[in-house]
Amino acid sequence: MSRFFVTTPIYYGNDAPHVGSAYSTVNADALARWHRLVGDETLFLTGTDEHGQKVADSAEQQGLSPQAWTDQTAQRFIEAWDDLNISNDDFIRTSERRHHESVQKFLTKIYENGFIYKDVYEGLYCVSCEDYYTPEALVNGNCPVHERPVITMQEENWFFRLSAFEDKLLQYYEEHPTFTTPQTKFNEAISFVKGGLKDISITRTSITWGITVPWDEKHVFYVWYDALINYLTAIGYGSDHDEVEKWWPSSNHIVGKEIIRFHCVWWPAMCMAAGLEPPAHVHVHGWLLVGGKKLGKSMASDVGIKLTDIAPRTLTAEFGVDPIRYYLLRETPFGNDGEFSFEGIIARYNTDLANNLGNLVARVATVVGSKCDGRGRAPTIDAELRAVANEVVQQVGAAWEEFAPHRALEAAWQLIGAANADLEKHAPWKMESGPEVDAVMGNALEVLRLTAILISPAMPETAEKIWHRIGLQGSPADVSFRGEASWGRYPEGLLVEKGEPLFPRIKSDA
Ligand code: ME8
Repeated sequence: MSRFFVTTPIYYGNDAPHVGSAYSTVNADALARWHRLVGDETLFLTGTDEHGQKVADSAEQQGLSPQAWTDQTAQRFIEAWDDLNISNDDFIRTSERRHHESVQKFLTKIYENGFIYKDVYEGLYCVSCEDYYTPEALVNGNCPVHERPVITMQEENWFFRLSAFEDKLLQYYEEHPTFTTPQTKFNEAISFVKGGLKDISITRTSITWGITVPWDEKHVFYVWYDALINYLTAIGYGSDHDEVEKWWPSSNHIVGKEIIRFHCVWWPAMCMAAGLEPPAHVHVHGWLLVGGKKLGKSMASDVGIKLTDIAPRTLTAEFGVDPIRYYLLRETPFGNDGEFSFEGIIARYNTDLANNLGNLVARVATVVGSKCDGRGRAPTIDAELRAVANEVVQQVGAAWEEFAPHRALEAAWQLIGAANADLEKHAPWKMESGPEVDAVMGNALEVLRLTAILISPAMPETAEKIWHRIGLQGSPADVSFRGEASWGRYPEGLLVEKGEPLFPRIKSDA
């Protein structure tokens, strides 16, 4: 049996969940669901990044301890992901004891291996990024991400000897040509390393809300060094050797493009320094943009949209959970930037969901009701749709395996389109009941059965509704994909239910 370990970035607990974090999480969820569907043993991890000065400051403003504050903020993510039907197996919080222990063991190992030393550091620091910048990296003297002023910080720090890993990283990249996808993002990591790596400061004395450096207790680990290790904490680093062996290094880290450097350079180097294999894959996606600007944190106010207006819950309350999942997965090819807009959601909803999928489900149930006594018919072996279906099943599988949810859905919608066209061609609603109608309806029902399976990673609730409406028991997510995702398995005689429209059209003001 294959294994699939997929992770999202752990989100800053200080920020509320928003469409950007939902984008990564829904992608990871759909991939996890796909892998479960094909029978892979799957581990899907998400969580919250809770240390650092910003969090300590917010807690103080709230009159709470950092722990009490993060207990509240983490809950917002747990609830948001619950709302979006996210099937994570674990939710890690960096303030948990298990994480403190792992981080201390992991970094002590690197220290013992001779890759951590003490020095004085002075640099330009962005409090929002929790990161230093070189003067060249600033834009008009401001942080390039937050477009806000940086401060000059001077500290006696412990340093990680990143410079020792230049050649090792380049060699690793060469030997693992799919380490980072897409290739354009991999190239960014490669040129960053080729440009020369400087040692980096990995501890702070100015902060107390963090994980203490075990060999020098005045220091805490800088939040990024603590955060990256979450991927190992969750599989028991330092406490459960067998679990680590089981899941590492074959991890799939899903990350946004602004954190390539951390995941594709620092993180593999840290793993090497600790005597571990680097993670197997980092899958980098682009940004959702609003009016051409990154949608995230403080950015939202700059484009006239309040972030709270685009909290995932606002969207799911308005459009439903599956339509939002569908939009996030379908609209923007994984790896590219994409424009997020309400108009875009409505267009996808009306075209793909209401007019195509919803319409197919409604038509099939109506005609089965009027021409087949409400009982399903079996598909035919020589159906034209069979060839389309077989091709689509292949394409969908390949697309999920290549981390291309948009292509998987595009392919599934070809089958839906073909089934609608087939119904229009035969117009069974104009025919007398009999073998010809039975054949047409059996084929359409078979397409619905296959569609339910194929879309279940992206739209689990809708898939299940379709499954039940055509009289099938259980869940399309629980079938054996290899056995069931092939033409001809819809059984004759099941009760087909008409039901409410799955996706009532949205009237747009435009
Ligand atoms: O960076 N479009 O946390 P974070 C698409 N704690 N994705 C977006 C997005 C947008 N506009 N905005 C945010 C951190 N994201 C660290 C990570 S991991 C060891 C530590 C997503 O809360 C995207 O995945 O700022 C991005 O990488 C992540 O949220 C950043 O989340």
